[in-house]
Amino acid sequence: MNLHNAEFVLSAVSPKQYPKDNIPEIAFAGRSNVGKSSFINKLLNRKSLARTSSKPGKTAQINFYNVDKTIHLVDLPGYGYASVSKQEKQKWSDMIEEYLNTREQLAFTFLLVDARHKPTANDVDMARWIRTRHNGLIVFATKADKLSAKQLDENLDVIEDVLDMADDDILIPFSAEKGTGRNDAWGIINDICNIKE
Ligand SMILES: Nc1nc2c(ncn2[C@@H]2O[C@H](COP(=O)(O)OP(=O)(O)O)[C@@H](O)[C@H]2O)c(=O)[nH]1
Ligand SMILES: [Mg+2]
Repeated sequence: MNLHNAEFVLSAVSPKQYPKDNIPEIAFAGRSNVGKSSFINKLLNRKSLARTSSKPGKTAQINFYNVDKTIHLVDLPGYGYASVSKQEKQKWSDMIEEYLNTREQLAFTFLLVDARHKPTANDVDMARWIRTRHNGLIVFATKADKLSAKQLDENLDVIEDVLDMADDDILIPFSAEKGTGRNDAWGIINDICNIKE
């Protein structure tokens, strides 16, 4: 992949709308506003292919991005936004669960948590869903640029603890501002999808 051809494919709310292509998918799950869209943009070196927002709770769809016709990056709806109705929250979690449970092309789901905060109960639930679908857990701690090295180290310990991460699980600090973790992320994606670098 040379990342020269990254494009938005479609937004879906149900399986019949998912792209028909049979290429591996890497999905991104995390709280609303955690930095999923920024993560995707950073991976692709694009400023605003995936729409980012300082207002949380705006993306109630599954957004698919095609990279060099080789993989899809999948931006899942952000959970845990307080100001939406209970019904709306249920709709979103059903949407995520349906995708995780039914999508054959799904190669792996990365969990994004905010490096500054203790993972929420929703994050713990999400980690459990991911473990049900995949072997192991790969977590990126976003917005790492907002912390000192010492604070970051301390917080990574808390994240490992709260998410009950095993020795084989992976936790990587990420910054969409500075590019921290970007190479690691691509290494993992290429490995998972069997792509030669
Ligand atoms: N400083 C910093 N801000 C970030 C980072 N990632 C995301 N943000 C900001 O956090 C907000 C939410 O990001 P967004 O990607 O839209 O989150 P999403 O809701 O999970 O897709 C935006 O204002 C981003 O600019 C990061 O690594 N560092
Ligand atoms: Mg987003």
